[in-house]
Amino acid sequence: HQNFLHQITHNFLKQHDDRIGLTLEAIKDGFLDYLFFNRGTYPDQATDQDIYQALAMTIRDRLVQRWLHTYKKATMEKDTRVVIYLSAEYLMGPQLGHNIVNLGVREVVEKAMNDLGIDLQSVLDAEVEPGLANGGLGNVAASYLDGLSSLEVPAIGYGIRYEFGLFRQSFSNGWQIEETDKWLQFGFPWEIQQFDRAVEIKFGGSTQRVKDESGNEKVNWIPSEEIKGIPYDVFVPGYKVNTVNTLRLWKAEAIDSFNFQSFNVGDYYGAVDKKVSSENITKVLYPNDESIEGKILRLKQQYFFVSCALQDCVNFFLESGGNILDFHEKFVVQLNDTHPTIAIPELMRILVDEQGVAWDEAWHITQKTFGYTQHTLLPEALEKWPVGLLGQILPRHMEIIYDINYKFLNLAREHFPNHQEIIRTLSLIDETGEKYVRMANLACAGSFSINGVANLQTELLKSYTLKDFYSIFPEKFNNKTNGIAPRRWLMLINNRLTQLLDDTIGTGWEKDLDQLKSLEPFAENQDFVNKWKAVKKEIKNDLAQRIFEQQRVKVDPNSMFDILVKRIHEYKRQHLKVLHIISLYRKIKDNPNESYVPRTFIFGGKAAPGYRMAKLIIKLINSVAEVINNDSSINDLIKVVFIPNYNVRNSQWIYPAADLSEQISTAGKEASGTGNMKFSVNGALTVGTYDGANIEIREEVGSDNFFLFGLKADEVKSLKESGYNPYTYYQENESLRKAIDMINHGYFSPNERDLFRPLTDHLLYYDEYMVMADFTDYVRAQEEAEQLWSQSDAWAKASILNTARMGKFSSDRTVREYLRDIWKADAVEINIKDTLH
Ligand code: GLG
Repeated sequence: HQNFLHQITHNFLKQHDDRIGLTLEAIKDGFLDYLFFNRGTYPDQATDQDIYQALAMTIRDRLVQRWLHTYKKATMEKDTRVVIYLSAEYLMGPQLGHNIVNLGVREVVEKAMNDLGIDLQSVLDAEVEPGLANGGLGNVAASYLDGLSSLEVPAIGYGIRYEFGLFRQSFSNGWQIEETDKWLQFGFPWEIQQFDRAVEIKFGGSTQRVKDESGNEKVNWIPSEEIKGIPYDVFVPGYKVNTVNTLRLWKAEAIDSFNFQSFNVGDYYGAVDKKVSSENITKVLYPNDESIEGKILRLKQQYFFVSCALQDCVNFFLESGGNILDFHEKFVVQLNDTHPTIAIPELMRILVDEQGVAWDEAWHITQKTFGYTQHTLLPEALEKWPVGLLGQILPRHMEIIYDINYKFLNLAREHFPNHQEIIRTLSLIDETGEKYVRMANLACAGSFSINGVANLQTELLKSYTLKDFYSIFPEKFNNKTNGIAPRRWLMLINNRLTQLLDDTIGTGWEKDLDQLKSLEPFAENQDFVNKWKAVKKEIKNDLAQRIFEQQRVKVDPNSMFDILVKRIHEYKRQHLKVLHIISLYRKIKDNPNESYVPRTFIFGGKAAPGYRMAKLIIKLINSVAEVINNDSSINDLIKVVFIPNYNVRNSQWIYPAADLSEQISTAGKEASGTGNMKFSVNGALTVGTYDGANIEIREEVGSDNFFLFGLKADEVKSLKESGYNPYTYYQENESLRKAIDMINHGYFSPNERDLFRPLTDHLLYYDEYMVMADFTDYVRAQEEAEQLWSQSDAWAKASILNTARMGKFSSDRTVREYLRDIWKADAVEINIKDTLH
């Protein structure tokens, strides 16, 4: 009967090429069909949301069959190796445009919409993007899934279906206001709920040692709470291939029977209350970037999605006839930072307690399964959980962690006999005060590969952060410099440039970004240089228009667009940029008759809601903008704009429009950065420190096409060690002093003179991130940029060379390296003409 049904489906699909085909007529029909039967409306009466939803469903139809084939014929096959990516965050960005690009139907869809009198861009604008990430860490997760699909490698990303994503940011009187991001309120057309693959997750309670039938000791975990994880599959299509991988996001739901029975009959409110509290687990994304929040709910989130993921893998492996002892042959599981590290003891628990595998064998499998990516150099971002808390939520895991630690420290003592101090730093448990579990240590001990995300960071991990692990396991360490997906970050967001590239060097670069190299000779071709400038001008016009519509600020598209967008954080030094702007403003006011380069400074980025200094920096930027933009004496020479609610959607207008990209973190603090890559590939020149991937970008694009400034990581370190006194820079540099004085005298906060004192005091007397020390050299680099800007052809040439030489930073290159060195999984070509069974 089953085979019969499959045959019917197959025939149905064959006959309905119109339903799933990529022709103009098929897409138009599909769209009208959805508009009428699904949205209940006509084209002339449809709202933007109707049109978006109908087109989304039409495109989604084209993904289903590909996805099903990838899932059934590759992922679930017992002998193909599958890459499992575990990440608490995915920066997916708007899906419609991306999926259209990856299906290779942009022109057809544009035409289909045009024929119906609809502008495709306005349809794309109606999409609410999933807010499932804070920043860069989620971006690489999404980019690598895209890369895996494009390289036709079977993969599953696992994560959390946060009901409320990262907060929406607005400004009130210059201060950041956070609002709930209800990204799911109109529904999310790109997912399929999979009730039948739900799993159960336990929390709390206690453990019990019992004997099994054959008399062996075994541990039972008796939880105090159980909930259900429901998977929602999101399609991840590769570029112009049939592979559509799965991003499986989990939602927490109460197990009704469990709750209702444990409550008094008739206590309906109580039961519902319990339901609400268990569902809280996947309600909201923690808005912290680069700092940890030691909250119970966060730990529950981490365990929840990780346990769902591993149970899911074990289930479908066993269903397909796999042998549990081969788990690590079938799957390689990458931990995206430490957030999913509890997967290590969880896999041990599943193997030992549920599958009856002996400890040593289970540990062997576990260590062969996991790879760990480390994304940070900030000590405050290294996760640790109080032993008491972890033991209360996950009693069995705490025992397992202690057992792992016991064996691991024995091994460590062989390497470091009589080095009690080193053993203490290696221990999975921090015992210096209150006891904590160090998640990075657990990740290092339990995985076969440890990688940083840019050369400098990997070297710093080896020599400082994870130094002792490096001496025990040198073979585990490797570097994987980050990359970005060229489909999204060039093709999709920069259609104008894409056209020019296609016309000049042909297509093919989207899948092999190194081909952009063939653009280099055109940097000497005046005709091409003119075209390049014209395209840039149009893009800047678009952004200027959006800024005007949104904020009523007029910016000059001929001015230099100097852009700093990323999370607001002291180490990223938005305040260094502000000091530069103020000093320039001061200079213009003091010497109005000199000539200046007109500049537009554009900011974007969110501050963690509890991070007061970052929020004060936002207020300062907005206050400076208010004064400068309304000062008629400077003749509109400079403008300052802070674009609210920076997210993928807004960023799509920003990256392509940049002339100058600001990458100004304190050296040795930014692990890699990926915004730096997005700018440069779109032709921006960078003013940047010798930090993260900036170093490698500069190496590629050439030092002439990159404005380097500031202390290097080792200089930062030695200056700090020799006793850093920021106040001397204030005394010695007049323009810096004037800028700080203006802030302190209330020039930007006339009603509250001391408003910014916490910030300026910090800079003058503490300055952890060496803003003061780098100021002079930063201004020098800015002046260098202005000089080049004044020769517009030379600037355009440098801009062309930036794009031409960014091939290395395609995420396809990074994914290939992960595949070669860590994942060792092969491509599986998906043929959708095959039957499924
Ligand atoms: C981290 C780092 C970034 C890095 C990103 C992706 O701070 O420097 O580019 O991961 O590896 N928390 C982050 O965004």
